[in-house]
Amino acid sequence: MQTAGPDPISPVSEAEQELLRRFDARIDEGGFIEAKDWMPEHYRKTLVRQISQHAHSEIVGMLPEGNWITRAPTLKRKAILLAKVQDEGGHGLYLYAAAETLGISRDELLDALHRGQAKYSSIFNYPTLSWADVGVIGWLVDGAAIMNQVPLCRCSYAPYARAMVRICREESFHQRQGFESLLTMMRDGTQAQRDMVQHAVDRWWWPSLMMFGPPDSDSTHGAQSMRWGIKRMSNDELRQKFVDATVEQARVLGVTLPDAELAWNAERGHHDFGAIDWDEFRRVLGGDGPCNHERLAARVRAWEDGAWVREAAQAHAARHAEPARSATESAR
Ligand code: FAQ
Repeated sequence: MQTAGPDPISPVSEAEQELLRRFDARIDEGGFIEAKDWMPEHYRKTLVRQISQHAHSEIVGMLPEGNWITRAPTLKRKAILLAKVQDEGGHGLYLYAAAETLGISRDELLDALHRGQAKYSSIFNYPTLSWADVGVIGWLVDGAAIMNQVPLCRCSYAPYARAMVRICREESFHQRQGFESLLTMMRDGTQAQRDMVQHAVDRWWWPSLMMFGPPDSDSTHGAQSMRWGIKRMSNDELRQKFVDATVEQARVLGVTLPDAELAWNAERGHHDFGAIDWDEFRRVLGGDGPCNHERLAARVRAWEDGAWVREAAQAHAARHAEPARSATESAR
C-alpha cells in the first residue's frame, strides 16, 4: 500500500497541535468522530470523497436494474425490484445527508457528478442484457457491496457509520432476493433460463471483483484511511473474503464461476483466484466502459427534468415561511 503522506493542512498553532493530538488519541482508542468535533482537513476531505462517491454509486446504481422494472416476469418480481430500486435511492439520500454534515452541499456534490468530475462505482457502467442480470446484480453486486459495507458500520466518522447500519440491513435483503431469483431459475427453469443465468454470471463475476478497488499495492488512499479507521479492512482483504464466501453459494446455485484458476488453497486457508484485468478497470474509471456515457446522460436528464419539482418545492416552502415571518415582524 502506498503511504498517503503527511496531512496537507499541518497544524500550525499549539492549540491546533493539541486538537490533533486529541483527535489521534480518539482514533487510536477506536472512538468515533461526530460532525461537530474538530477534525484534520485531510480527514474531512477523504470522507467527503468516499461518502459522495458512495452516494453517487447508489443513485447511478438504480439505472441498470431500473431498466428491467417494466419487463419483470411476474407481479411478485416486479414488486421486489421496485422496492429494491427505491431502497437504492434512499441509500443515496442518507449518504448525501452524511456528506452534508462535513460542510459540503448536495448541489455541489451533484454538480460534480453531472459535470463528470465525480466517481461512482465502476460496476454500474456495465449493461443489464437479460432478466438474469437482475438476479446476478442482487447476488454478486449487492453481495460485494455488503462485504465492503459491513466494516463501514464501524467507520470512525459516526454519521457515516450510522447511515451504513441501516443501509446494510437493506442490502442484505437485496442480496437474498437476487440469490433466490437465480435459484428459482436454476432449479425450476428451462435449460434456456439456466444458460441465461450462467451467461450473466460470466459477465458480472470479474467486474464484481473490481468493485473492491485496486490491489492494496496500488491503493492511493487505503493506508491513510485504515490509519484513521475510515476503512477497517483493505481492498484485497475484502475481495478475498468475498471470493471465499461466494464459491459455496455458486455451488448451491449450480453455476460455474468463470475462473479456471479458482481453487482452494489449504495452506492459505483461502481460495486462490485468477488475475483481474486492471486495464479494463482503469478504462471504465477513465470513462470508457460499456455504459459510462449512457449512465451519466440519464442522471443529467433526470436532474434537468426534475427542475420544476425543485422550483415548486422552494415556492411552497417560501409561501409557508411568509406568514410565520409576517407574524414575527408584526409582534415586534
Ligand atoms: N469504482 O485508493 P483507493 C453498491 C477509485 S454501492 C470506481 O483504493 P479508496 C450498492 C477510488 O475512488 C458501491 N472508482 O480508494 C448497490 C480512488 O479514486 P480517487 C459503492 C473506484 O476510497 C448495489 C482510486 O480508485 N460502494 O454497490 C473503485 O480507499 C446494487 C484509488 O482507489 C462504496 O462506494 C471502483 N470500484 O477505496 C447499488 C463503498 N475502486 O477518489 C445499486 C464505500 C476504487 O482518488 C445496486 N467506498 N476506485 O479519484 C469504499 O469502501 C472505498 O471508497 C473503495 C475504494 C473500497 C471503493
